[in-house]
Amino acid sequence: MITQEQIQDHNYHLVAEHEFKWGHLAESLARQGHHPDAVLKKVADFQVAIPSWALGTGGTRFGRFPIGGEPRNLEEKIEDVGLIHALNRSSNSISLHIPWDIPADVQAIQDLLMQHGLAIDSVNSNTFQDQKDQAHSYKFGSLCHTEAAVRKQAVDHNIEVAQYGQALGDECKTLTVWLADGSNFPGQHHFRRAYQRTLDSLTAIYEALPADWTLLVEYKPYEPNFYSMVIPDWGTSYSLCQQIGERAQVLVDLGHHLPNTNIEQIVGRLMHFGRLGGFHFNGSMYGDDDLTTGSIKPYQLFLIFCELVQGMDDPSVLNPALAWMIDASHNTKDPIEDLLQSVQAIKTAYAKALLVDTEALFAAQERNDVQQAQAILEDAFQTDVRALVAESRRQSSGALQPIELYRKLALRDSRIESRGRYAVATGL
Ligand code: PSV
Ligand code: MN
Ligand code: MN
Repeated sequence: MITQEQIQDHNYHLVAEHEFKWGHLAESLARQGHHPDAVLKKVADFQVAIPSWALGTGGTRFGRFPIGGEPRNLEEKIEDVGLIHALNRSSNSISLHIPWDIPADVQAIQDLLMQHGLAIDSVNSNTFQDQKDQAHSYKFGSLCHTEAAVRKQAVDHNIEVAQYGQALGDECKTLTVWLADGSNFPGQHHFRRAYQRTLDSLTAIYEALPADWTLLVEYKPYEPNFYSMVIPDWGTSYSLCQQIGERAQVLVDLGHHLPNTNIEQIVGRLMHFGRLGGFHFNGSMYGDDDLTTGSIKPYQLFLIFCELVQGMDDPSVLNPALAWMIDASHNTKDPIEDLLQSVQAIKTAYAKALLVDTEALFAAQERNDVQQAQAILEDAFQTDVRALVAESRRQSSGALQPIELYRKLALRDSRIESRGRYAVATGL
C-alpha cells in the first residue's frame, strides 16, 4: 500500500512549481469574478465510485493481455480501490457485481473497507451469464423471458443481490440493473410482450427493495444482442421508471449510445423530468468501447457536465442526488493508471463546467446571440484547470501527481510479486 509520508514526500518535491501555477490560476479566476475556493471545494468533494470489475485487465472476444498482479478476490479489489483513493482522494466507494463479488466474510470486508476509508455504494446484478448449477438458462433472456420460471429466477437473483448490499453497510442503497435481454433476428421477439414482461419483473424487484433504495435502470442500444435490445435507449428506461415508481431512475452509461448521439441533451431531458439517477463514465468512439473517460471527446464530456451543473444548481429541477461511477475496460493500460486518468478527466470536465458564466449564457440564449452562447462555453472549456484539480487533491491529502507517484513506487511490480503474474480477477 502507500503511506501518508510517501504522499507528502512526493508533494514536497513538486509543491513549489505547483504553487506557482495554482497561484496564477486562482488569481486569474478571481479577476474573472469566480470564487476559486468554492470551485476547489466542489471539485474536492466530488467522488466517483470504482466498479469492482474494473481493477483487472479487460479484453475482447479475441483475446486478453493480462498485466499481472490483478486482484484475485474482493479483498484485493478493495485494496486497489483503497490505493486509488489514497492517491487522488476522489473514489471513496466501490460498486459490486454479484455473484462475482460475493463476500466470504461480511465482517472482514466491512473492516477492510473501513481501514481504507471506503464504502460499498451500489450492487449490480448479473443475468447476462449462466452460473454453475443454475436451474434455468438466460440464453433467451432473463427479466423478459417467455417462461415465468426463468423470470422468477432472475427476479429472485436481483432481490438477493440487494440483500448482499444491505448486509455490507448502510451506504449501499442502490441496485443497478443492466439487461442483456434482446433478440438477434427479426421475428425472434414479440416487442410489446418482451417490454411488458420486463416491466412486470422490474416492478417485482422494486417492490421487494427496502423503502430507501433506488433502482437504476441502464439502457444499451446493442450487444450482446444485435437486432434488438429490450431496453435500448433512454426513452425505454424512462418509460419503465415512470411506471415502476419514484425511486426507479435512469442510468446513463456514456458508451451506450450510437455514434454522434447528443448525450448532453439526454442528460438535460432526464434531469428536467427528475429521472436521472446515475452515470457510468467511460470514453467511446464507436459504441460500448469502454475507453478512458474523456480520451476521445473531452468537449462532449464538458458539455454533459454543463447540463449536470446547471440542473444541480437550479432549485426548480427536482432531480435526486446522482450516483457517479466509472464503467471502463482497460485492455492496454494498467487498470489503476487508467482509472486515475479517468477520474482526472471527470474532475477536469466538472471544474470547467463550474467556470461557465451561466447567467451570461442564459441571457445570450434568450436574445438568440448564438455566437456569444458558444463563446461562453468555449471560454470555460479552454481554461487550463489542471492546477486546480491538483490543488483539490493536495488539500485532501492526496498526491499532486498520482500516476507519477504510483510508478515511482513500482506498485504494479509489488502486486505482481505478491499476487502473481497470472493472477486473474473475477469479472468482465
Ligand atoms: C455491459 O455493457 C456493461 O458494460 C454495462 O455497462 C454494465 O453497467 C456493466 O457491463 C456491468 O454489468
Ligand atoms: Mn455500464
Ligand atoms: Mn457497457
